[in-house]
Amino acid sequence: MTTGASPPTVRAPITDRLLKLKEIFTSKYGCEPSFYARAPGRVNLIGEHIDYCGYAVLPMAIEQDILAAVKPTDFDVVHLSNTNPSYLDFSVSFENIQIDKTKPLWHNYFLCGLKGIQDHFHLTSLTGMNCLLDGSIPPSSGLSSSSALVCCAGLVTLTANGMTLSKVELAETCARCERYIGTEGGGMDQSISFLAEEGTAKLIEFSPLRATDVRLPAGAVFVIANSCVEMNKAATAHFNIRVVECRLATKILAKSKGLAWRDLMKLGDLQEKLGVTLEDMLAVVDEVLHPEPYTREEVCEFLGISLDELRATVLSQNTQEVSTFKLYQRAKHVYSEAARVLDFKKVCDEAPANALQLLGDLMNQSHLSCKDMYECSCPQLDQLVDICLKSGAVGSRLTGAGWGGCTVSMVPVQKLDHFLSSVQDSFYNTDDQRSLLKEKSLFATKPGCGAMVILEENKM
Ligand code: ADP
Ligand code: NG1
Repeated sequence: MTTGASPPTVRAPITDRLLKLKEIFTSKYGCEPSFYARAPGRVNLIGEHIDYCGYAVLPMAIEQDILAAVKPTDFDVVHLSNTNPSYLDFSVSFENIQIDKTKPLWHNYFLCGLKGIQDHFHLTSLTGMNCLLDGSIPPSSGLSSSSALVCCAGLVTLTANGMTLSKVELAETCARCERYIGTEGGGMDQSISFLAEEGTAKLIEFSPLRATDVRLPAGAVFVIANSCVEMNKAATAHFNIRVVECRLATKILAKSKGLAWRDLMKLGDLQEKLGVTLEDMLAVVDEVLHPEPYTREEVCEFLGISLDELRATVLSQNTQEVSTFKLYQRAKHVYSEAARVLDFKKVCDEAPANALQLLGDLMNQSHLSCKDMYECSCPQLDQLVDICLKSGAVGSRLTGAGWGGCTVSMVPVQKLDHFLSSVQDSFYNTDDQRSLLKEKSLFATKPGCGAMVILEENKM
């Protein structure tokens, strides 16, 4: 179980990466950084698109992260720069913080974390700082580069201002403030970024937020493969359309069951109100919802509300003009995926002789449900999942939001070498673009540690 501890501050010898960051920082700002902070990305093993419905998910942190070098200053300005020249320098004074939802440029994610801390403590001003960031998570690929950036910014701001929060408070604050960019996500990414511990995946449950260790089977390795299709959540409406479809399904199911539906926003809260099992909820979906898409007019008529009320209370800013919603398929995915997460955890806990096969089956079912019911896959991801399974994985699925990004595959240890070379040959070497990216696109991973502040050893 999670404790109320804060992210650790570790004194560490300077690594090659820190040294390089320090050198760039020093030449850019004319002073040395006084501390560093890092927040990891994550791979979600199972439980896709259900965190914002209130259901538990099962991710682990990866080694790839966002790392910041920081020096607080006496000025009222934050200067941001990045080791990647495609992320341009940005400076802002505190009276002028605005987060542009229409153009999710990188500094906006940093400002989300900064503003999250400011809002949490109701601060009118913050200390100025110089920051240099370096990221190793492939962006827009379902490994949570955006949340790692928001979490790193939150931790940097907290530390520079001499304040403390527990990991749980930081995770909740960063989950809330990442929504300033416009995506109405759940809290999975920020939670695992702060609550991760080396060597263990976590079952993350919400309301209240808590993380429980999940011991992964010893005989398997989890391998990430990038489809090389990028999908930025905040720049498109795909993600928020799914969020509002789940809200609408909640309300229609609730009203048809005679519940006070106006306050209900999540499929998970509806299940709790009805006091029934996930299996029962799947039957309720079959009984109440139709597979044909619902029009806005049909939804409004069923709920007895105007289009204006629908827009104001359910739709997000970027889904105001969406005219049809698939409610049956989305609710089916959510309730079945929530059950698969619990089954996955149970198999890990009980470790039966056929654990790998059982876990692989659950991952495969999850991918099919994401593809057919939630429609958040894409042809390249489906092709990659197919190749991973043919190359020896016992389970393979898209991970993260989807519509591009990465797959995660569970591969028996003894098949790992063959798996890696077969996926290289069948997916990466067949395409010039992918072939260029292959070094960073296919890699085995294991559960990494959570966010931390780093102080240079031997420096006062
Ligand atoms: P993900 O699935 O990785 O969270 P998103 O599309 O939600 O992807 O967010 C990706 C955005 O995060 C990028 O477009 C960029 O603005 C920001 N980002 C990711 N990595 C970095 C980095 N190393 N430095 C600066 N910004 C980054
Ligand atoms: P990524 O993969 O980082 O885009 C998004 C959401 C998660 C979760 C997954 C789908 C954010 C910040 N992240 O993750 O909360 O809903 O999609 O399972 O919105």
